[in-house]
Amino acid sequence: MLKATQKYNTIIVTAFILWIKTYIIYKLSFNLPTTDWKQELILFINPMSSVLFSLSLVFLFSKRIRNRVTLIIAFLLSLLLYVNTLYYRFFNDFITVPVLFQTNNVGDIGNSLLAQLYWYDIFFFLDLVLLYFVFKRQSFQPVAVKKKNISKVLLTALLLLIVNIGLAEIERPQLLTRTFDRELLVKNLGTYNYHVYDLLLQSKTSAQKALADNVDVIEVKKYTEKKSAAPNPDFFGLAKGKNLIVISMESTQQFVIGREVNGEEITPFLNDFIKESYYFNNFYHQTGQGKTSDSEFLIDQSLYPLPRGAVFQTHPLNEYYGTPEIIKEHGYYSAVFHGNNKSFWNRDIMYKTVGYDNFFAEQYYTINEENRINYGLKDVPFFEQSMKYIKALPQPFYARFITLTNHHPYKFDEEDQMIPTYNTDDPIVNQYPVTVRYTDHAIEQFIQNLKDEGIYKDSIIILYGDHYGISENHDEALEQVLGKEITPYENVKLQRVPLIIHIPGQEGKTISKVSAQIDLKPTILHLLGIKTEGVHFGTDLFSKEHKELAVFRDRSVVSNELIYTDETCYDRKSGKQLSSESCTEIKEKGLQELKLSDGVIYGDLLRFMELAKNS
Ligand code: GP9
Ligand code: MN
Repeated sequence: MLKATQKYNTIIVTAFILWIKTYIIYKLSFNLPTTDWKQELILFINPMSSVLFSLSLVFLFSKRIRNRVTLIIAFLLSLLLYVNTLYYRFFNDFITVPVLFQTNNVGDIGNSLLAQLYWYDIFFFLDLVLLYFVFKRQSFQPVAVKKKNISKVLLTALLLLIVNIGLAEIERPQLLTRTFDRELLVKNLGTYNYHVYDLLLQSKTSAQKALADNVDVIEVKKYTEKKSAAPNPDFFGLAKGKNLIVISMESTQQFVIGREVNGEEITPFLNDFIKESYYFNNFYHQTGQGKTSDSEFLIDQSLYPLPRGAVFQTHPLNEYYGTPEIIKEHGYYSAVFHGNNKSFWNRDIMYKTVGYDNFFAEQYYTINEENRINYGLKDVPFFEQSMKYIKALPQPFYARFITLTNHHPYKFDEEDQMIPTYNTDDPIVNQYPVTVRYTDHAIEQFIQNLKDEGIYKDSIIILYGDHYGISENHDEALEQVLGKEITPYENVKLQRVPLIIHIPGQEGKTISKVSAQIDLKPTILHLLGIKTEGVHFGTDLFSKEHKELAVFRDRSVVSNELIYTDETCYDRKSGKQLSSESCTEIKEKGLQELKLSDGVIYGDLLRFMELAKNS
């Protein structure tokens, strides 16, 4: 007698393979550390519910194509994992809905993404090819559409989801309100559920504007007015009527200042320029997913960027009251210069909203094979070609320059190499000083040109790093370079970027106060002799009342005495771990500021400012 052959249900086989694959990818692609077996268990089971929910869609299709649909669903889930992996390799973060709509940037990011592709990435999809052939065999049958089967799949998925969320809630109370911490969300809910949750958040923030009214802005105004610092009479108006030149130095971290590779300085020009400028060596970047554009937002608006996505992309039509608009009322002309396409980070739209008079982007420059690298025009020709436009600007002007060459993956042409590379196993870390050195040289030439044209003596020049250049993915190599272990405490300190303020006629001085990008707007306005009004979360760096507080988008906070990060409190200077209560005050202050600032953007609250003034 023939024994009936065992039948395998394709949906169960696929679910099992996707589940295990997802777990393996968690382990290999992302950094999701677990501290005990319970956390590991949550990580292990969390893909299962969403895999089953997704696969249950096959019940909607006829038996003939059910196996094909199963494979398509498996492919889409695998693609989601792969896209997340690529994004993570570059940004060390998970994708959010607003990020997906940043299509303007996709072309340029191509280069950086290409550097993230590896041959072994085919393993992300190899199982699907195997399944395709296996499903051709008689013994693999699509699941039958029966009430019993449907409820089995859906109930199992639901049960797994409840167990998952239950366990996660025990491990991490208030998980779902800690939306800023994407690593935690993915760790506890899984990548697929995380994306569903992110979609829900998106609809919530979209609704926030409709519900906002003028009362909401009063609380913000009260807070920022109380916080604001009176100008220091020695500095107020020191640069009145002078031109303002601001240079955003791409990916330039503070640790390169004064550092050498094989006895050669990485930033010889900046090291000298610092000696005749105010140099802030405890100045922190505060950017989030919007990277360079977030730093621009912080500097011009003195508001925090958003916890998800880039505010330039998500809220470009809000009401703002930033530096370009304010100084226009004082007779200034404003312009931004950047050797990349104008729509990257939605700049062309945002700059119009915030009141820039002109944006000199790609189309103003001659860019060819010889003078372009990575994202666009190299810094030396960028500054050279900008000179003719600067000379023609009506004075006084506010001109902001965004450098580009020192951008991940730190590519350079041989003829531009002025310093040896580092010698670790990590090409990103190795190449970094070479492109930093190149930008240093470009800035040196630019300053010389400004001197030759007689503009220098009538201008205050501010240079700052926009955000980190070496992400945590490269800690191992960076540890070798810095000669120390990168603990969470050290990681916070690595978020320092240089800030150099050069004022004609003033001597050089290093200032070690804790400061951050959010402080630049009031500092600049006071230097120009303009009283600050409206909403700004930062405080003037030269004021005697300057508040030493740097709040990061991941909710780390640095104060004069303390560093709070990763739910741990440290003494800022010694790095000694302190009781968590010691940080309660700065932690809460940080939370409060982020909440108020996010409310301003989500609710578009500055449109009520006039109303709020009269109330
Ligand atoms: C793109 C440049 C780089 O125009 O500003 O942006 P980033 O990737 O650093 O945000
Ligand atoms: Mn940048």
